[in-house]
Amino acid sequence: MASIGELPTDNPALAIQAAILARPMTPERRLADAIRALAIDAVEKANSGHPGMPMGMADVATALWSKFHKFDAADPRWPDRDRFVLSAGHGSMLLYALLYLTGHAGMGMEQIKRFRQLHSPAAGHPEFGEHPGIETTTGPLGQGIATAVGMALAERMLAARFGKSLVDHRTWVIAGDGCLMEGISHEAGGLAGHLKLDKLTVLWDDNHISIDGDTALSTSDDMLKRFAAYGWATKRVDGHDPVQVSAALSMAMRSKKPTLIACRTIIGLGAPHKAGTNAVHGSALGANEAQGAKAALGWNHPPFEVPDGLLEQWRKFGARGEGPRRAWLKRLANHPQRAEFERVMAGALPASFHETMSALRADIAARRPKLASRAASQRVLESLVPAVPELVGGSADLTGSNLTFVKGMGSVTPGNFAGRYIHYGIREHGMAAAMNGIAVHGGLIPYGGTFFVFTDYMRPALRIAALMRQRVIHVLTHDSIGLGEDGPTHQPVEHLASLRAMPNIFMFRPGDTMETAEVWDLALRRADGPSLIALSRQALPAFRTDTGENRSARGAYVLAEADGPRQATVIGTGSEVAIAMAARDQLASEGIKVAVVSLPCWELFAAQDESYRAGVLGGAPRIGIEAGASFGWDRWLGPEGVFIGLDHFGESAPYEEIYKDFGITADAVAAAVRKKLG
Ligand SMILES: Cc1ncc(C[n+]2csc(CCOP(=O)(O)OP(=O)(O)O)c2C)c(N)n1
Ligand SMILES: [Mg+2]
Repeated sequence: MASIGELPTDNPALAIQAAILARPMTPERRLADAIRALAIDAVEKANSGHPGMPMGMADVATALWSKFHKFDAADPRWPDRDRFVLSAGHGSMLLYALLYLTGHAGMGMEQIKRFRQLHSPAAGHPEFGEHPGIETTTGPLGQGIATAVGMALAERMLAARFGKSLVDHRTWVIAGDGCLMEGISHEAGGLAGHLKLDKLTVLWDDNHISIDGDTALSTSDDMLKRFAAYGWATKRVDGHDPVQVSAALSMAMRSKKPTLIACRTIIGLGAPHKAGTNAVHGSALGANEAQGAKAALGWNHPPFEVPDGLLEQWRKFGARGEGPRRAWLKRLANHPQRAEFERVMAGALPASFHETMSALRADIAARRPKLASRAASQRVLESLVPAVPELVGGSADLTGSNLTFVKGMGSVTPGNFAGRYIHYGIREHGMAAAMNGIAVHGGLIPYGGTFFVFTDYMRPALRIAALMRQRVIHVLTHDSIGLGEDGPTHQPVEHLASLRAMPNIFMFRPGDTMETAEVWDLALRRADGPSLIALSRQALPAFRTDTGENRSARGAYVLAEADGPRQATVIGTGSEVAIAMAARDQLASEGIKVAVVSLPCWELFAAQDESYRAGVLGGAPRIGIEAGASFGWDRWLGPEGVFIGLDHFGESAPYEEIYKDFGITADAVAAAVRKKLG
């Protein structure tokens, strides 16, 4: 067994490789060799990348893309195409080679030659948005398979709405040992098995190798039994035998369960010395080994050249879907739900959306409800759910706490996908990744709930959502020490700061029912990134009754101007805005003139022009209040500002007592203002 960095000396895989390569040459083998050669050449040229996985899985990918995968290279965004997810994203050259060979525009030989170079769509790992044939960003192992569960679920849910004639496609995944070792694969596997997502197929690159060496170094899981226990169909095949692979794919097409196919492969098949070892996982083969691999494969063509006849065959596979796509377009043209289907797939909100929001805001203004913002969120959903049919909700087993369910949604259950509410189970990471899959699939807008503190369990998937600019909405209740008795394990402290640090996330923290409606409005209208809404467990007074512009849209605004020239500005978010208002009253009775600024979204405020921000923040001393860590607040408070919050963990107690004990009170704000002025 080779260890890190060593060249293999005694390599038992080579004898198996010799036997595989000694099999009679077939057209399938040659088609697969084109993938191998491109992977070798691109990685060699970049002198960086992962040749082993594409070389090992080339035969499996060829079987899939030549006969089973439904796609049309002429329109890679055709809504009823099958989705292909390369969960083992380090093997990105496999995907780029397939896109090139099948004739996808935008992935020509120039792009393949610029593998891993600046602004190339053939990036180190597949990046959503770099090429329309890349269905999702992968690379962080395990994300792809969990995202694919969301795609497969979206397909079933849309099929239940629009019927089989418009929505009838499969989700194919190639996953490696790494993907299946990651914990998220358990959440994804369990959810898919439970829901009977029968059109999901995972092809596991069972090559017994990861970076450190033989997978026996770190795992002895029986993967097939594991997935069988989740309710999956399983099958083991020789991944270099196209007949076996095709038979297993046919079986998957008929299966009433999701299917895992263990494809036993030799990583780096062809490499004369390094095949079957970790030496071929993640670096260029080197000139000699590359040459030797091509010789072993019998590939006699110059680098980056695929002989015409072979390319022609591949291009035919790329056009296989043309007929089905044209037939589908006809069905769409005559479909009674055509307009609605096109609207949801385009991600456009219903025409009535703005009216719904105005009516809701008028109602909130009239009632001035004193609600926990989590309850305010539910009130908002009661209006939005009937008005926005593509909105689908769920929670990671905290429905009654997150208040994410509203009457009439109906639950998604195994085999029945007509409902709009997904019981994700206690699978926060799997939920967030599945939501990403639902979003990139298109046609649905997912929201999902958990406790704010457990964003730690979802963070890798949140990051992918941000990177992919996807409209996913996270309902994150119990957003501070204000949750009280459950104590420090459940009380977020650093979470606002850490999520505000992540690019392209909108981290919302509304302070009353009106603001909650406003941030939901913004989250739904934000088509190019995730929105996280932090919501309180405890009840909050209404401070907004105006129904005009969405004031949260600017991120921060002057909620209450000082009665005269400002002597101080108190800036609060969420549940602390009310405390800031109480301090303002207290100080007013002493003749001290204080403005209160509500700051529900830092990112939106940061995006305003300088003069707006300066006007809101004012020139007077600033006091910030938020039941969270101070990290980052100097941005708004300046070097002279005072922050009232907590830079330590919380406590288990009734929340009023915790606030008092930690000095997060109107008295403390008033004292800080007096001190500044004194
Ligand atoms: C979450 C995560 N952890 C670690 C890595 C770094 N990494 C990339 S590939 C890899 C090994 C993967 O092994 P396997 O899936 O078997 O791939 P193979 O070597 O067979 O191509 C690791 C640890 C990663 N990309 N993502
Ligand atoms: Mg492996």
